[in-house]
Amino acid sequence: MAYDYSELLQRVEGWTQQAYELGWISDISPASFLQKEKIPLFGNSTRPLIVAFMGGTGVGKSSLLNRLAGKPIAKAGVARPTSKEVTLFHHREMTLPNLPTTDIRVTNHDDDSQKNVVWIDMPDFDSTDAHNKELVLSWLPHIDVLIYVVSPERYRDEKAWRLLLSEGANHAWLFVMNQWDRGQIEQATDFAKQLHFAGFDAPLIFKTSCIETVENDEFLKLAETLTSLATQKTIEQLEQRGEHVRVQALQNQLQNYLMQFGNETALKKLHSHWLSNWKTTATQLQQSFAWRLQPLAEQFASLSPFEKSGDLLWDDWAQTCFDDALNVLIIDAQTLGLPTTPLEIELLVAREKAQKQFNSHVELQTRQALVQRGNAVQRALLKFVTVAEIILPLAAMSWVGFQVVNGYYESNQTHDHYLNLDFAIHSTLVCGLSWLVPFFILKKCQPSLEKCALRGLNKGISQGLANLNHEVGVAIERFQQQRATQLQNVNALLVLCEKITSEKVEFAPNSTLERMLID
Ligand SMILES: Nc1nc2c(ncn2[C@@H]2O[C@H](COP(=O)(O)OP(=O)(O)OP(=O)(O)O)[C@@H](O)[C@H]2O)c(=O)[nH]1
Ligand SMILES: [Mg+2]
Repeated sequence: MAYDYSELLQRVEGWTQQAYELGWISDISPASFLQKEKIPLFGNSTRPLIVAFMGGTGVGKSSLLNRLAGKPIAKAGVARPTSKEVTLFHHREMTLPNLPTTDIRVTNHDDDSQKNVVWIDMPDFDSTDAHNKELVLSWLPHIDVLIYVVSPERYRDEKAWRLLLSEGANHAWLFVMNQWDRGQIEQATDFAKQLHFAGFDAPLIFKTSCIETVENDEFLKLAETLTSLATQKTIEQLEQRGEHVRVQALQNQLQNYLMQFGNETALKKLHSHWLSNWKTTATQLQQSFAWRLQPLAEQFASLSPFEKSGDLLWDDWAQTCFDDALNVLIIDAQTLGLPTTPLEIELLVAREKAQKQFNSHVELQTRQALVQRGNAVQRALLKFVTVAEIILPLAAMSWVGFQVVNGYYESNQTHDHYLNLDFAIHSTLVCGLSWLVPFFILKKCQPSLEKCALRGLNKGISQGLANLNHEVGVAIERFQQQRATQLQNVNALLVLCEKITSEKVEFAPNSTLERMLID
C-alpha cells in the first residue's frame, strides 16, 4: 500500500482534534470513520475470516449457528428477542487475544476444515432492547462477511434493510432465507429483487431450514461457500477493500468539511457587509457621545481626575451597540455559509478590548490637545505673536532711542530745537502699541483649555472608532488566514486518501466474492 492507512487515521484524528478546538468543526466525534475503526481482534498479521449471522429477531440466526455446531451452543428460542449476547464458534487452536469480556460466549470445535473461519451469532438488530443494537454495532467493524438472515415472512424488515444500505460497502454479504420449510418460491424471488434494487446484481441467497429437512436445503452449500472463501488472499482482499471503503467515507467527510468552510466570495462579502454596517454603527456611536462632550471637556479643563473608566465616553450602551454590530457580522457569516465559531473566537479580542482601547485613544488625544493647544496654523501664529510681543516693543524702543540720540546730535550741529512734544507723544504711542497689539492678539487667539479638550475629545472619538474598525478588520483577516490553513490541511489529507484509493482492489468478474460486494 502506497500510504499507511493507520498513519492517515492518526493524521485525521490530529487534525479533527485541533479543528474542533478552534471551532472549525462542531463535533469532536464527527468522524464516523474513526469510530468505526477496528480494534483488531488478532495480534498477528494472518487471521481467519470473520463471518456473522445478522438479522431481525426470531429469523433463526442462533438456530443456524447451532446447526453448524451440531449442538445447542447459542440460545435459541421463542422469547423475543432471545439472544442478548454474542456467540463465537471457532477452532480450538485459534486465539483471539483482544476479545471483549462482557456479553460474549465462546465455543470451540476441532473441525480442521473450519480452521480459518470464526462464526459469530449476533443478537437481533431491530431489537426493542437498545443494548442488543449497540452490541451489534460495536461488532460490525470486525466482520468480513455478514450473513443477512431473513424469514419468508420477514424479509422486508425496515431497520435491518436500512443497515444493509448504510453498511453495504463495508462488508461482503451473503443472504439466507431461513425457515424455508414454510417459505414460498415467490418470497425468495421477491427478496432477490429487493437485493437487486439495493445494488447486488447477482446476490447469493441460500434457503435453509433448521427445524425439519426440506427439499433443496442449501445449508451445506452456505457453509462450503464460506469455508472456500477463508483463504489469506481473500481475507487480505476484503481487508484492503474495507480500508478503501472507509477511506472513501473519510474523503466524503473531508469534502463535507471543505463545503462547511465557505468560499472566497463569501469572505469578501463579509468584509464589505461589515464596512457598510460599521458606518451606521459609528455614526450612531458618534451621535450618542455628543451630549457628553461638553461636560467632559469642562472636567478635563478643570484638570480634575477621573475616578473610573466609565467616566470617559465608552459606557455600557456603547459596548452593547458595538456588540450588536459584531453579532450582525456573525449572523452575516452564517448567512453566507461561513463557519461562525472561529470568527466569534477572533472577534472576542476586539469585543473585550473595545472599552479600554477606545477610552485610551480619547484620553490620549485630549491630553495632547491640552498640551499643544490649537491647530498647527494657530500654534504657528501664536508663536509668531509671542516673539513679536518681545521684538516689537524692543524695536520700537530702539527706534525711539535712536531718534533721541540722533535728534540730540543734529540739534547740536544745527542749533535747532531739540525733540518736541509731538515726538514724545508719538514715540510713547509706538512703544505702547508695539507691545499692546501682540498682547491682545495673543490673548484673543489663545484657545481656552475647554475648547482644546473638546477638540481632543472629537479627535479621540474619530481615532477610537477607526481603531475599532481596524481591530474587526484584523479579526476578519485572521479568520481568513485560519480558513486558508484549514483548507490546506484538509486538502493535504485528501491527497493522502487519494494515494490509498488509487490502488484498486480487483475481483474476478462474476466470482463468488464479486457477487457478495456492492459499492
Ligand atoms: N419453522 C422453523 N422455525 C425455525 C427455524 N429456525 C429457527 N426456528 C425457530 O424460530 C425461533 C427463533 O429462532 P432463533 O434461532 O432463536 O432466532 P434468532 O434469530 O436467533 O432470534 P434472536 O436471538 O431473538 O435474534 C425458534 O423458536 C426456532 O425454533 C426454521 O428453519 N423453521
Ligand atoms: Mg439468537
